[in-house]
Amino acid sequence: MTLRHSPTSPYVRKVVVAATERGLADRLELKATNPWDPADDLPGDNPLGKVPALKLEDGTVLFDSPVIVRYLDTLHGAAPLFPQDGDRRWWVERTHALADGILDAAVARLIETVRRPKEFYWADWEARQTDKIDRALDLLAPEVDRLASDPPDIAAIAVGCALGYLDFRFANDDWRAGRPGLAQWYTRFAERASMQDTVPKG
Ligand SMILES: N[C@@H](CCC(=O)N[C@@H](CS)C(=O)NCC(=O)O)C(=O)O
Repeated sequence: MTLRHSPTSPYVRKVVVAATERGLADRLELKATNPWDPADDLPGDNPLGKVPALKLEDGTVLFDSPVIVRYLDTLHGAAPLFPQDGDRRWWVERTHALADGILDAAVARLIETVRRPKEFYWADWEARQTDKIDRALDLLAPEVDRLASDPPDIAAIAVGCALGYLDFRFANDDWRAGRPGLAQWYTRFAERASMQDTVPKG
């Protein structure tokens, strides 16, 4: 399987961490892709022009990251990334969506502040994205004990990648302030080999 990969994409990181945590990393061939380069052939695989995209042996291409991690969950016999039982199932689904939503807001904020021409900067839009991130972290912080899963499920992996992205792109914002439990959980989670091997660079 070939994974359209960018070392700075937190959605790609989530896929690679999930694959690593379930012993599937060796089955992923990483294809370096810059989704922002108009010359990149990524749209041939994903018309939306986004990473990650996963090309299977038969040529089928899967995207986006929630679909890819669900596919990965069919390939191993260990504990599921997506637990299927009871309340846990829906909490994990919701928390995965929450973490991806933090990423969506963080990426939108980055585009507003870094990619958009300065004369078009829209402060209210940036503030709107920042508020989403703050509210999502406030929802998550008192629930931190539910992130404990071994091996980590997709909720823990997605939250870990989202917090890692906030550190990577918005190091001056102190998301840890007032959320000591979440900060402590992340410190331990970030020590996992799957996270250490995928620290974003660039
Ligand atoms: N919902 C998608 C989001 C993927 C995404 O936004 N990827 C970014 C890189 S971090 C991208 O490729 N952006 C290029 C673009 O939006 O044109 C997923 O979960 O895979």
